Amino acid sequence: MATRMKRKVGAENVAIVEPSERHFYQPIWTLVGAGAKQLSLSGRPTVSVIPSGVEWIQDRVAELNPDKNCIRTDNGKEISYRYLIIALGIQLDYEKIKGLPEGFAYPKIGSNYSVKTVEKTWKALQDFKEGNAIFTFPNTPVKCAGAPQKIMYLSEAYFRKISLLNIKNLNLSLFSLSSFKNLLHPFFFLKQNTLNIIKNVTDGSGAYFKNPLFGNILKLGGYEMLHVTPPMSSPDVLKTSPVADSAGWVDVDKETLQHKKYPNVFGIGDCTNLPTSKTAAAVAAQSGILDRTISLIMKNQKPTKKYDGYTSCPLVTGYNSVILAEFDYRAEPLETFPFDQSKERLSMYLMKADMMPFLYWNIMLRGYWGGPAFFRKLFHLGMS
Ligand code: UQ1
Repeated sequence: MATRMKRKVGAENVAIVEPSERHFYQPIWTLVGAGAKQLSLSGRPTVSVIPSGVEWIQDRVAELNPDKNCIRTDNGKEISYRYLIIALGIQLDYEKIKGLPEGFAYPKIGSNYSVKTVEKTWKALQDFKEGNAIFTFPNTPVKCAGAPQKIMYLSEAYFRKISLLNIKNLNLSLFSLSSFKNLLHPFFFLKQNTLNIIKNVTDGSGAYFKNPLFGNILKLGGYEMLHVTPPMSSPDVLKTSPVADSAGWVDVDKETLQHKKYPNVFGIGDCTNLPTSKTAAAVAAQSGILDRTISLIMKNQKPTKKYDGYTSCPLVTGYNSVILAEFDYRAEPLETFPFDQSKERLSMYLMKADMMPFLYWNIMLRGYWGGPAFFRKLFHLGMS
């Protein structure tokens, strides 16, 4: 968005507040956890992705004060603005699980959601001999809701590759704390014979698993591999801020991404209450819409372009197969390509594993990728 804003108002009028030293392309971590990609390829120095001429304020947002058009940072700096785009992402709450994050010192546990633990997933996969392999899913909103399934399918594919699937003592379980129904989307598919769904297991205390380290899982006979999808929530700085709705998410219009109460404030991505799945693909589509919205607001006109809720999940089902699920606010399929995307395909795996990282670093970060709507229309000859 910064690079898109630079084109409108000039680099000297744009600033990014971002504390991190490194910027990560997280969608590839699914493949890093399964040993199919290197972690080192997923990150670059933040300084290298800041558009030239744009000021980088390397600090954390500590307070939003939309009534005074300013924000305050951790270092006590006050920054005023004419327009504010909030893109704070989603917070990982590993510590809400009893036994974590200390439990990550234990070799059998990994999590593809953090740069610190994603390589542990691959280690656990390689060390696995027999027993239960458990994949958790929290009862909170999450980013990339497909990821907990993807690593389960990849684990199954890995075990098959090294001929572990023939052993008697193998049990792959998606250990869901939310109702199973919430996991289903139009493309959800399960390899029923090897996978097992355990649902609605809670310890009743408000913590996600029993002490020590997942007592409930131990009831199943323990685990030899555990992939954790942590509970997630809106970033703490938003939870109590005037821009948030009652659940803590930035309260934006679902079609224009303009804040419902503060017309010079906008939201994009995981930190918003847009009622769609939180994915990088959704952010891409939102960036094109938000660009148009802000252009018109700057000219004192009404926003016209409407976000349809486009989101997408390249559901990795093995080391050379992906089902490309794409849908909108109504959870209706919104497919880009003119072939049956509900089939597992090598071409879609290559799109996910090789084309998307290139597109992200070279096209999206330069402000030229607003999602696949143009290609969808082209492939469908203007029909949808
Ligand atoms: C996409 O735009 C995107 O954001 C950059 C992703 O994130 C990694 C995706 O996974 C996908 C599938 C899209 C949509 C793009 C096409 C070509 C369907």
